[in-house]
Amino acid sequence: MRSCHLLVLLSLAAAALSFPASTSVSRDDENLYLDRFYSSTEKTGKSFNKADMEKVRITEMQKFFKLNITGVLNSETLQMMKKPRCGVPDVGHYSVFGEGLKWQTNKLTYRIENYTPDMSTSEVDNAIERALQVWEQVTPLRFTRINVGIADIMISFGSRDHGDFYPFDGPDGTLAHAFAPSTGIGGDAHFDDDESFTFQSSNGYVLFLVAAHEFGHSLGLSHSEDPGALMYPVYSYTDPSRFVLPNDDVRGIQSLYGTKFVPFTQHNLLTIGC
Ligand SMILES: [Ca+2]
Ligand SMILES: [Ca+2]
Ligand SMILES: [Zn+2]
Ligand SMILES: [Zn+2]
Repeated sequence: MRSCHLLVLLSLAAAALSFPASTSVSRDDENLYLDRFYSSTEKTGKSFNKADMEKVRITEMQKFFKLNITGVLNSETLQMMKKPRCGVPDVGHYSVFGEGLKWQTNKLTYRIENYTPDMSTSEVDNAIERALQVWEQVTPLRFTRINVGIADIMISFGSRDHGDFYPFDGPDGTLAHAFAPSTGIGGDAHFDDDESFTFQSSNGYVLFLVAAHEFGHSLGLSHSEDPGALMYPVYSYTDPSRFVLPNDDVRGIQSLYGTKFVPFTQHNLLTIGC
């Protein structure tokens, strides 16, 4: 796991503007996908021509998703490109602060700036609170909600151009994105309101699952290649009432913040004594 940051992806902003909502993937869409999620090799490929560069990036993507490595856009790769996913890149030097970026305090604030019309406000509040608890339960991190002013983690719903350099793309495709720990936009999580979010249905995207993933980025985690991990970039439905944070994610977050602090109480002493 590596820390990531979206801020240096300014050059991708224009490309992201035209990412279409259709379920078919055209040649332009394929290049946009590679631009958005596999851009790291651009900086190192000084003598590569366009075709070589495409091959390198397709290979990187195939490696990440553990597909057959062919360097060409076969149907398996195209299928993967169509899956709904997080807007944060999978590989690349997207952190201006280097790896291991994390908050320097365990006490963080969050604020829900607006709501999606897809769910009741109490359902949104609950989904967000539980998504933060996923990380709180395995680390010393503590989240406090505020309703006015600037929180560390500002949470909002928006569609298309929503005030940063990373416009959303309409229904499906990118579901949300979040920024690595830092001041200002750092830590903030944005959800694409052209999606249909749901509390727990397998119809639509479960806000709790999308938010728990995004808050992983808000805390400094990058994408995992483990298909069973919460930090895998592609969305998959799990019954939220049965969700347990997978080991890969527990290891990742604890490598940044340590394990949960357990007070040394009389009960602990007795347990140890036994
Ligand atoms: Ca922030
Ligand atoms: Ca979308
Ligand atoms: Zn992500
Ligand atoms: Zn955004």
